[in-house]
Formats: sequence, C-alpha cells, structure tokens
Amino acid sequence: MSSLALINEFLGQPPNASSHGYQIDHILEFCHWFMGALFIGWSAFFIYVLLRFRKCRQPAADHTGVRSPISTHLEFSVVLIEAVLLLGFAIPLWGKRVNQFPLGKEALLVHVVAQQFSFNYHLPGADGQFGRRDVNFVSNSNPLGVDPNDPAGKDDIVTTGELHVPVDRPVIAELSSKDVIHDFFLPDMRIAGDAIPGSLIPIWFTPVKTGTYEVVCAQLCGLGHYGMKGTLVVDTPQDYQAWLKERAELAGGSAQAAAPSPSPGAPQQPQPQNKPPAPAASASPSPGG
Ligand SMILES: [Cu+2]
Repeated sequence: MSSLALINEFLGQPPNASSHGYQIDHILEFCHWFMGALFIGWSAFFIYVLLRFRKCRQPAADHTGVRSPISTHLEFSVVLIEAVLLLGFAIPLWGKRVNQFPLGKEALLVHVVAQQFSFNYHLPGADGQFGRRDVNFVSNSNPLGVDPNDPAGKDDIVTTGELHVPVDRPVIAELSSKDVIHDFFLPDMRIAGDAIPGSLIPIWFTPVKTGTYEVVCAQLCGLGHYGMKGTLVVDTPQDYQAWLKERAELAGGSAQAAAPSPSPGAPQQPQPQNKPPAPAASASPSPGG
C-alpha cells in the first residue's frame, strides 16, 4: 500500500500531518493510478486504431462501425468507478469537513484575516473572548483594527505571518479578507478555504505531528501573490503555552504604545482604492456549535 502511495510523493505532495489527511491521500492515490491506467488504455487504443484503420489497410469506409458491445461496457465501467469515487468517497469526506465541526472548548478557534499579501491571525487571549474589530482602528500597529476600548480585546493576540497551534487539538480557522479573495491553504494539513471579503468561512483540521509547515495563498490575488506565504508551527502543548505567553507579553507592551484611538483623519495602512467594508465583527457563534 505504501509503495502505491509513492505516486502522491512523486507528484509533489508533502507528507500528511493532519488526522483526516490520509483519507484525502487515499482518494488522490486512487485517482492518480486510475487516471494513469486510463491514459495508458486510451492511448494504446488510439494508436491501435490509427494503425489498424490506416488507408492502405482499410481502403473502403465501414459505415456500420463497431459491432461488439465491449466499448460500451468499458465506457460504462469508467463512469461507474468515477461515480463511486465521487458519491461514495469524495462528497461524504467533504460533507464531514463542512458539517461536522468540533464542538465548544474542545477546539481552538482562530480568526484568519487575509490581506494583500499576508495572513493575519487573531486569537482571543487568556479570557477566551475575541475583542471587537472595526476598520476605523486599522493602523500599521493594529492591522486588524482591534478596538482598544473593548475590554475583551485587551489580551487578544494578533500576529502576522506565523501561527502556532498545539498538536492533537482540533483547530477551527475562521477565514475572512480585508481586500480581495485569497485562499488559506495548508498543504501538509490537507485543508484549504477561500478568504472572501464580507464572509466568514470556517475550516477545521487536527494537526497530528509537531513541526513547521507552509501556509500559502491558493488564489491569484494580485502582483504579490507569489510571495503570500506564511508558517504554521505545530507545537507540543507546553511549547504552545510558552508561545502564547510570549505573544501576550509582546501584545501587552505594544498595546500601551498603540492605545489612543485614531482620529478619523489619522494615517492608515495603505489600502486598495475599492476598500471593502470592515470584516464582520468577531461576535459570530462558533461554527457547528
Ligand atoms: Cu492571496
């Protein structure tokens, strides 16, 4: 089985690091072998037909054509296998991803806000409450516009580029965007979701291996798209707590410097001309809860 799985590796798939990833790998594996068999089968048939029915071998056209039912049976088998793949495996797996979210405190909820050309992460801090976000508070030091006057936001953690999560705990990433459509893609976690301005789109996965993984944007989102990469670090629970503590200390230090609320004419981070409305406030219910 593992030698059959080499086809994924051969085609550039990084090793799986999430609890559901092996199911996706099995489907990919099967599809790749199946497509390979079809490619060889159809190509061989095509070459055979070119030779067998060349003009000197078959000077007069046969208007009846094929009499044997074998080609119909072959076509039907291919359709049947593809239907089983789609209806029996792919759609149920997708359904599980989008309908069966982990409940309540079991999961770690992170708000992922994409922008040209980076991913920002908003974590609720020690109180477990996300602070309100408002586009009027957006500045270079406050990329997500967390309201400095909201007590729930005082201990919030906002990071750009690098996100840490603990191993073996489900992570729900709620995706949104500040400008255009991006796609938050974690190849090693076998999960991706579009980040769309004005929408909150949750995705979830459970990392099962500690390590440092790549985060990429999978929607062509502008000139800097090629560089829209980030890092996901899967920590042991102890390392994760240490990271949270470190981020909280950093946030505490910078919050004091950035506390005054901006006046309406205050300079803001450069934004595209067609600036969309603020990302929805973070008071949304936990998905699936
Ligand atoms: Cu992007």
